[in-house]
Formats: sequence, structure tokens, C-alpha cells
Amino acid sequence: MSDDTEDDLDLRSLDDDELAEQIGDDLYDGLKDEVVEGVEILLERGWDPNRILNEALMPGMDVVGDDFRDGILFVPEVLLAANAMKAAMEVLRPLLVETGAPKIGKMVIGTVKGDIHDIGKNLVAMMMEGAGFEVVNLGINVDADQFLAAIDEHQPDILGMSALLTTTMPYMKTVIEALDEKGIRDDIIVLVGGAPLNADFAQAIGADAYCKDAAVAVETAREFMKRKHNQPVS
Ligand code: B1M
Repeated sequence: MSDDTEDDLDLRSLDDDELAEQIGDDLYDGLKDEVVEGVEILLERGWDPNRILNEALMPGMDVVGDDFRDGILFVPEVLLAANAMKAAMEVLRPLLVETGAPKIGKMVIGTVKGDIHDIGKNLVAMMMEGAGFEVVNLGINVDADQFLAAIDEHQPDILGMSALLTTTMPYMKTVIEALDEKGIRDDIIVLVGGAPLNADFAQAIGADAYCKDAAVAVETAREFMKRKHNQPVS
């Protein structure tokens, strides 16, 4: 997607749709500064952070994923794209997490053992914070003992697990079995997410729900918290 003639492109000269598309292209090319500048311009133009995620950043990341799968991009290029995505998320972070609301619950979240993908999990963490949850983010490659220790220490209402690989998603079941063995499975709401998962998988491993994206994670967490406090679910 790189094009040298675009080196001096004035992002401000683009209309909104062109700019959103350009941000996707720049993300693909791992051009962190340009991606950040584009995101800032869209914010100045009144775009909502979620719209920027859904209409500019995620489409770019999807093309990265497809070309990675097809052997057109390799790990170094994908890492550059991931870094650009992370820089954009840092710009959006204050907007996504800003909330004056009192804390409505606590979540411990991590990417499971063997898996180092963290962009989606961090997005979920940010949006949960924005929705008024206290979030303890354990990072990547988290094993069952680390999840158990964090649950013991922080006493969360919700455990969130992320997996992006078909080879690591079964580990979620290992964690749930560990909760069972410790006799605390029923004390905690287990939400799982990540691109290769689906609702059937979540049910099969004994999770409470599958969340297809960060917005659904927030909605689902809210609903479970209402049930926990015996409030009607709207
Ligand atoms: Co990897 N990778 N990767 N990768 N990578 C995928 C996942 C892949 C689908 C690419 C492909 O082939 N098309 C493929 C997996 C295939 C499979 O298993 N079926 C793959 C592979 C194969 C690999 C390696 C094995 C490659 C290799 O080394 N040969 C390797 C594995 C490393 C490891 O983990 N052990 C690897 C490495 C990497 C990088 C390090 C280069 C980099 C990660 C950088 C980072 O995260 N810091 C990377 C990336 C960036 C990707 C893609 C391109 C993008 C993932 C991403 O960030 N998406 C990805 C392709 C793709 O998914 N299209 C791919 C954006 C993010 C916002 O979306 O993570 O889906 P996502 O999160 C969403 C939802 O899923 C949900 O909400 C989020 C926000 O809406 N969600 C949750 C996620 N977690 C949740 C938790 C919840 C709730 C919702 O808890 C309640």
C-alpha cells in the first residue's frame, strides 16, 4: 500500500472519508506519526473515538491481518502496524477511559498463556474503565496460577480472558477448570473474547459469555453486574 508520492500528503486536505481510509493505509504501512496525526485531526473534526476505531483503525488492521495470513506481510511489518495501532489507542485512551461515574465493578483481564496479542485486550480494558469498571490488566501470556493469584489479591467481580490464536484458546478452559478446582468458579463472572472464539466455544468451556468486541464486553459486563445485584436487566 506504500506510495512514495504520498510522502508529503497533507492529511488536513482530505475529507473525512478519505482521511479515515488514509489512516487505515498508514496503519498498514506502520506509519505511527501519520496515524496519530490522522486520529487527532478526526477528533478535532468531532469524530467519536469509537467511530475512529471502527471506521479508520480496525479496517486497516483487518487488511494487515488478511495480508499476514496470506504471506504478504511478515511479523516485522505487522509489529510496526501494531505499534502504530497502539500509539493511536494512546491518543484515544483518555477519551475512552474518562468517566466521573462511581466504580460499578472490578475486572481482572489478561491474554492467556502462549499468546502475546494484546491490542484487543487492552482496548477492552480501556473501554471497561471508561464504563466505570476498575480494571486490573495482567498483560499477556498469563497462566492459570497468575489468574488465580490476581483473583485472590483483587477479588474482582469479573474475569476477562483474551486469546487470538486457535492454539491458545483452549487454555481458557484450563483456567476455568482451575477456578473450579479452587471452588471459586461460581463466585466470578467469566467473560472471554478474541477473534477466533464464538459463543458456542464460550459455552463449551464453561465461560459465562463470549464478547465479540469491546463494546459488547462492556454491555455484557454491565448486564451481569445488574444480575449480580438483582437489578432488572434492561
Ligand atoms: Co498475530 N495472528 N500472530 N500477531 N495477528 C493473528 C491473530 C492471525 C489471525 C493472523 C492471520 O493469520 N490472519 C493469526 C492467528 C491464526 C489462528 O490462530 N487462527 C496470527 C498468527 C498465526 C500469529 C503468529 C503465530 C505468527 C507467527 O509467529 N508465525 C504469532 C503468534 C505469537 C503469539 O501470540 N505466541 C503472531 C504474532 C503477532 C504479532 C506479535 C506480530 C502481532 C501482535 C502485536 C500485539 O498484539 N502487541 C500480531 C497481530 C497484530 C495480529 C493481527 C494482524 C491483528 C490482531 C489485532 O490486534 N487486532 C491478527 C489478525 C486479525 O485479528 N485480523 C493476527 C485488532 C484488535 C483490536 O482486535 O484482537 O480481535 P482483536 O480484539 C477485539 C475482539 O476480538 C475482542 O474485542 C477486541 C476489540 O474490539 N476481544 C475481547 C479481544 N480480546 C477480548 C477479551 C475479552 C472480550 C473481548 O474479554 C472479556
